[in-house]
Amino acid sequence: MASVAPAAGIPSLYTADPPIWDLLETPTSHVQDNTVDECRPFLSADIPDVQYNAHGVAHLDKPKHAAFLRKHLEKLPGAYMTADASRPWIFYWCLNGLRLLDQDVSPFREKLVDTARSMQNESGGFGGGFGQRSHLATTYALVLALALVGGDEAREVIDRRAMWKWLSSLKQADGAFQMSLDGEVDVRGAYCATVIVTLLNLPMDVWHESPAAKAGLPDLFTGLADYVRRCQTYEGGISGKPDAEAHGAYAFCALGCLAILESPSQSFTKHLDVPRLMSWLSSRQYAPEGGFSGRTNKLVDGCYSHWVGACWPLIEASLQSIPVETGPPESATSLDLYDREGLIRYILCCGQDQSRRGGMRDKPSRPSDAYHTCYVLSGLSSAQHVSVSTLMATKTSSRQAPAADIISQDFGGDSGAIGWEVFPHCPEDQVFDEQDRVSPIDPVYTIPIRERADFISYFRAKSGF
Ligand code: FPP
Ligand code: K
Repeated sequence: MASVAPAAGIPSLYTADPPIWDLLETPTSHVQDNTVDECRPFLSADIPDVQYNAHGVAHLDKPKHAAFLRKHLEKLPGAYMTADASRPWIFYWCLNGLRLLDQDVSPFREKLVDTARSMQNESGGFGGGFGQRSHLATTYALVLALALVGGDEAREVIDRRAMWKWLSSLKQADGAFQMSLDGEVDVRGAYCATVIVTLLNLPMDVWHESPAAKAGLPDLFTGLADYVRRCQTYEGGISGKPDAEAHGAYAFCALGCLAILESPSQSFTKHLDVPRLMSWLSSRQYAPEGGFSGRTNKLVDGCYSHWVGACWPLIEASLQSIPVETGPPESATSLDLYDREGLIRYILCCGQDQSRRGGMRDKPSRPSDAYHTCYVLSGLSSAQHVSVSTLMATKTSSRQAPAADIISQDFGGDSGAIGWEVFPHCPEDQVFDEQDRVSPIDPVYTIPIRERADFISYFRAKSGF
């Protein structure tokens, strides 16, 4: 590999050869070396026509990325036909990205409401399109998209009673969730279900006619934490299902689920080997690239800025316990468990398509798309902010409480205090300019804090369906 002299203001960690370099040559090591070579000029502020700041970090081209996302909310060309079952995802990726860029998305409300109605099934949940069977992933994405456009009309699209019956039917005897009726069971289901149940303030009890009720499961969250525990692997990371390979996207789903079930300071230590998990998560960040990989011996990819990046505020919350009496804090300090500077450099220097096309990407050799634009911007948000779990201040363990009370007790009150307080992270050696900061995101619900709070308050004010 050729070494490039670091430009002024750029630490050599982000431009020199890797500090740790495995000398065994394999096809895997070759693609890794090629990736370093591919990223190096971008990290060295060496790309013509790109505007860099004094730290050698590219500016975030907010207007261009917003235009890229808006385009994906219009009629898409024929090549997108294979993504037909993922339309709710496209809505979520684009709307979330636009909100992170502080764009008004309410003009999309009416069209989204119409489209969402056509995707909802009477038997509960949302499919990928009209006539498609309900799936937990598309339901999760569509519920978040409705939260993003906001407004009562969008909220009232959701048939909560049918949703609750359907979720009950997906509940397995071991506590886990199927992604669809007769579909696969994995940790995405655990995460999507806990998000949907708590966002929509659904009853905890399982519908009496569901197989889970017949198997004697008292509530929708029974056995979930234990299922997640079984997904932690020998590496310390978390896999999609027990006895599979640890992967960053599943690690996020696992931690997000546990963080909803109970405050991270309780649930993580109870159900996971946290030091091993931290060791595996730390191994996801590479130098010189600065970005994260999803699994051992694989390459950095901008989307893991979210999947792995959002694990860090949850881990931080599990290590910092705020006394219940203190109430929501006014500021927060980061434990700095990963290298925020490295991630921000990767995102802004390697993750942006700087051509007229715009959008964010996996790595410089990959084309930008809506998925990466959403998750790279989400990762940027968590790298630019510090989160504090307010559950720690408002929530005590209440697994024994009667089902109906779990929601009002754990997630109750009108303060919108569920979840997270998020503060700007402003270190002395901040490498990005203020103009390049994006909106604060909720590290568990993966939508901006305000939209999450508004959506939850609306459903908490309802009693019954
Ligand atoms: C590997 O892809 C990717 C996976 C095994 C997991 C994909 C899962 C998600 C993106 C998240 C799902 C989350 C929800 C909330 C439904 P790869 O082999 O192409 O990539 P890699 O080489 O980086 O591992
Ligand atoms: K990949």
